Amino acid sequence: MNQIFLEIQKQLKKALGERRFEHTKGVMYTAASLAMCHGISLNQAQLAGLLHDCAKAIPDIEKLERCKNYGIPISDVEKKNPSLLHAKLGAYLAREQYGVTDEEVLHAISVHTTGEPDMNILDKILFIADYIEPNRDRQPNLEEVRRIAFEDLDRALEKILYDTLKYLEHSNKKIDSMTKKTYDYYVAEGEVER
Ligand code: DGI
Ligand code: FE
Ligand code: FE
Repeated sequence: MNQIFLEIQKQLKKALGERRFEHTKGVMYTAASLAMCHGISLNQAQLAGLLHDCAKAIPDIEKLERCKNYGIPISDVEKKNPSLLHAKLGAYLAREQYGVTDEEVLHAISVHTTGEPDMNILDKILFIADYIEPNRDRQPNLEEVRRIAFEDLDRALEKILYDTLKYLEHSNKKIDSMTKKTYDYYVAEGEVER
């Protein structure tokens, strides 16, 4: 592993704590495996996986404050659920604090929680790796989604978004309009293909 990755890992271990750091490594290697399977850059996938949750441990109040200071727009749903901001704030910190200049990696980090319609392969791989990495055990249908992820990224996305929306509805959490838009997009996409 190269020096830059090792240095970032050292910093993240401190910033995130043991559990979240283990998740981070799980996402990094799962994203790398998916990149091998679907033919994109291993390096980009690993870097996106490594840094995707770099803002996760910042307290919610501070997330809001920092987004204001850095000029990151905050929607109403994000104001009420500041945890959602760890994606956009994470992309900002990946650039400013961890020195990432690859715009594709930064974009994948910024959309990793809600997704967005018409994602590129790196975006999809990060989104999916985050959900299926080996330390995850609470999500429904994990075995099936894990298998499908190595066959058809769009079908895996559709399933993950469906289960995420169900979970949010059941737990009475506010749904970000982007999560719903992303789901609708991949359902429609799937219907065209079928
Ligand atoms: O940061 P992680 O926990 O590794 O994973 P993540 O960035 O995908 O965040 C997962 C959480 O985000 C999960 O509890 C569901 C939640 N989430 C995803 N879309 C929405 C959402 N929460 C709300 N309130 N609204 C959404 O649209
Ligand atoms: Fe996250
Ligand atoms: Fe994550």
